[in-house]
Amino acid sequence: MSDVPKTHPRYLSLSLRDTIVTGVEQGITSVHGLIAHGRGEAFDYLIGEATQPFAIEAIHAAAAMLRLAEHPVISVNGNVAALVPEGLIELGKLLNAPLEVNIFHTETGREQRIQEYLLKHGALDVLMPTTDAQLSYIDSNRKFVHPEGIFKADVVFVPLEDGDRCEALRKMDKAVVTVDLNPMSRTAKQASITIVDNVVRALPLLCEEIQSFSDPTAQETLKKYNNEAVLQEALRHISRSGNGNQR
Ligand code: PTJ
Repeated sequence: MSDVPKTHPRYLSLSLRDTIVTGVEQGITSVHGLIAHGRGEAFDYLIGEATQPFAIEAIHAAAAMLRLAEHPVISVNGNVAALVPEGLIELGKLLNAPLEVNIFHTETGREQRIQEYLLKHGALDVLMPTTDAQLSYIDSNRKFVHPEGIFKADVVFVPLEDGDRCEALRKMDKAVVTVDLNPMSRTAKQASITIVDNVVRALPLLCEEIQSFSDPTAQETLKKYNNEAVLQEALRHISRSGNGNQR
């Protein structure tokens, strides 16, 4: 797949690029997804390419929220389908929650290809967007949802989102858990819980946390959780990171 040697100091980062490029070649990821990935890479570099304590705190709260949810749904776009198909499927199984394809950039057949890709990786059922149910407060393709999925959800897990739908979901009184490397993005600011980390690192940790979740005070954990403070901590970390600890 790649001609980057495993000994290259930036092998991991470069192999993720390969994964996203393959996603585009397979017609799963939008070509715009390459730009979104590049933006993510820049923020990942600044946070030190490692899961930081502010992300761990958000992951703990996210596990509580998803565990307590009555009807959680996992929203899948072209970037996460390429990067973490197994992680999304595992999360769905742990929560007994459906995956639902929901993409921003409309391209003929891409939604079906994402669905097939997830099924091929072991997903049991993947909901698709419909015209029967639509989100309010949003005009893009993201408004088309499934009546038994995002439309009905009380908590939506939406990694790598564009801000508009996050805002619409919040206005519709749904809680949103996101993963976004940019703590300044509209999504990061509007979500109920923002995990500022790379989705390839955060998703396995979230699955582990959900599996071993035994917080008898989950409601209290959630009440005490302050997303704004977590985002501020991420920003402080980034501003401290110019001190030579980057490669
Ligand atoms: O498949 P589609 O059509 O739904 O398109 C998906 C993308 C991601 C292209 C679309 O949602 C989009 O344009 O997103 P934005 O507005 O560019 O936002 C993506 C956010 O995800 C940015 O804040 C990036 O910093 C962040 N990001 C990129 N890669 C990662 C990431 N966050 C976590 N992990 C990553 N690997």
